[in-house]
Amino acid sequence: MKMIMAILNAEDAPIVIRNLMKNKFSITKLATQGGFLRTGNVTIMSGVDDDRLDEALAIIKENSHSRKQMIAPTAEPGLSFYPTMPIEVIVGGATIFVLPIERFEKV
Ligand code: 2BA
Repeated sequence: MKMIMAILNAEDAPIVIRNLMKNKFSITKLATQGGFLRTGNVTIMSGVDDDRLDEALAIIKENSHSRKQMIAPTAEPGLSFYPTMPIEVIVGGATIFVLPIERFEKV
C-alpha cells in the first residue's frame, strides 16, 4: 500500500476529487497554503493498494493543469523578497508525493 499526497490547484481540486471518488478511491482533503505564493491550495491524502497506484496517479494527472500566475509588485504575499516588477510563475498542475505505508489499520 502507498500513501499519495498531492498538492492541487484549488481550481482543479473538485474535479480531481470527484473522479477519484467515482473510481472508488478514498481521499481526505486538507485546505493548505503554498509557502511561496501564500495562496490557498488543496492537499489530498489517499491510501491506495499498490496495484491501483498508477490508476490513481493517472486520474490526478489527467485533471490537473498548470497555470501562469502573476505576482503584482504591490502584493505582499509573504515572500522573502518584494518584487519591484510583476513576475510570472508557473504553478504546476499537481505536486505529488508517493510514500510507502508501513501499517494500515481501521479500528
Ligand atoms: P507555492 O509554494 O505557493 O508555489 C507556487 C509556485 O511558485 C510554484 O509552483 C513555483 O512555480 C513557484 N515557486 C515556488 N517557490 C519558488 C521560489 N523559491 N522561487 C521562485 N518561484 C517559486 P509549483 O512548483 O507547481 O508548486 C505548487 C505548490 O505545491 C506550492 O505552492 C507548494 O504549496 C507545493 N509544493 C511544491 N513543491 C513542494 C515541495 N517540494 N514540498 C512541499 N510542497 C511543495
